[in-house]
Amino acid sequence: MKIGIVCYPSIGGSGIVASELGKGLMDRGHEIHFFSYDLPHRLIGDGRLFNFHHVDVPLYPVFRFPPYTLALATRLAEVADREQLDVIHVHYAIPHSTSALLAKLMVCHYNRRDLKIVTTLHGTDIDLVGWEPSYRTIVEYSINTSDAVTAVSEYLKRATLEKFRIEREIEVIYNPIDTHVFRPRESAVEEDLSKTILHISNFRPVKRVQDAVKILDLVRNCRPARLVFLGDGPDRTLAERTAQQLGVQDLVTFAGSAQKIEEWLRQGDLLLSTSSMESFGMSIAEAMATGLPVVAYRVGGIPEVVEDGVQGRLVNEGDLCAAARAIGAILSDPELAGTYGRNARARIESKFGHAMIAEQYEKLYQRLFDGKGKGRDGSRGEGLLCDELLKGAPVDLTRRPN
Ligand code: GMT
Repeated sequence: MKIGIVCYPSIGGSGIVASELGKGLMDRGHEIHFFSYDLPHRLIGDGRLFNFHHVDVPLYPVFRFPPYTLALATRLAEVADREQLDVIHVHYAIPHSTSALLAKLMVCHYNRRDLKIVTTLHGTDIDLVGWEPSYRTIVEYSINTSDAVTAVSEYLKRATLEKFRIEREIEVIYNPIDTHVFRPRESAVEEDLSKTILHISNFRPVKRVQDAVKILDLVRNCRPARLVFLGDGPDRTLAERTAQQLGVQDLVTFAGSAQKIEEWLRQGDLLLSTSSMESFGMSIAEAMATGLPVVAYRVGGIPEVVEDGVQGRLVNEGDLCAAARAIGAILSDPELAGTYGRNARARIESKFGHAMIAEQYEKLYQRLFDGKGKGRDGSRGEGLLCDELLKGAPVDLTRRPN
């Protein structure tokens, strides 16, 4: 198939998922076209043969806000037409699903061809940004007019159905992890008394990075440990300040946005997540593939990735003492740490391997064409034909149920 993939290029979960999925689909023989305003960072240096379509947003003095949504829609329609793309798969609803819908309408209007749109919901596009009153109605509409919609966890599916008036089925497909790149270290490293706790994030408030520093402060009272932050973002200064206030600055390293995150993971002893929300938790899953035990807050979709007491420990959000106790117990018991680490690797291999996830998406795309799915008309597959886009059930757009 010829598949267009739209994502944000920055270091963030949804861009990583889109890139990893694209690679998995290429390995299965599909022709992949990526669209973004920059080359997604996980594609930099990849040896596979993919097409990248840069979305150019010309600046003009009247634009206080350059219309990226329109530039993307135009690029999608033109490339879809020229390359005869079958499917456009957008990652993160805002504004990608709206741009894809506009592209579908253009292709339909000019060429009477049905371009299929798949939207994957990632988290903040639903429960944070997408829920802003300025965006809700268009996000809802773009989801309802996609040919297929997926969510990255059962939690996110439920949250979407609770918040929005959804007319389409939402299928849960978990995120793909490249288990060849993210693999355990081959040789045992020299036993170091001081253990390394890793924390990976974009330092946004939802990641509660200051909690990680406070947890390290509690852990080091009982055993030697250091904390390495990977990533960068707005709350980095808050984490630095907290480390200074607690006098642990020498035990905290800020490694920035490391390109080769897998190499850092292989040097760590445990992955700590202090997010108050994760619809999935991509960095947690990548650490698990590397064979690291995990300690995380029990929020969002994290319990679908990490099973408490099997691959690590889940504690209540903000319970710093419980998190420190769990870390202390794991780091002081090599046998327990080894068991959690092996279980973690096995869970990722059996549930989230990227070839397996690419196959699930492949089947979903196929269903849009071959009529074997649960579409309205079995003879032509799922999804909306272009004429049907205009027929919706009446809804009062000025009123919301909640
Ligand atoms: O929240 C982020 O840090 C970035 C965001 C994104 O879209 O790039 O991550 C969301 O999507 C990831 C991939 O599906 C998930 O692993 C993250 O859990 C999710 N973030 C939140 O739900 C807060």
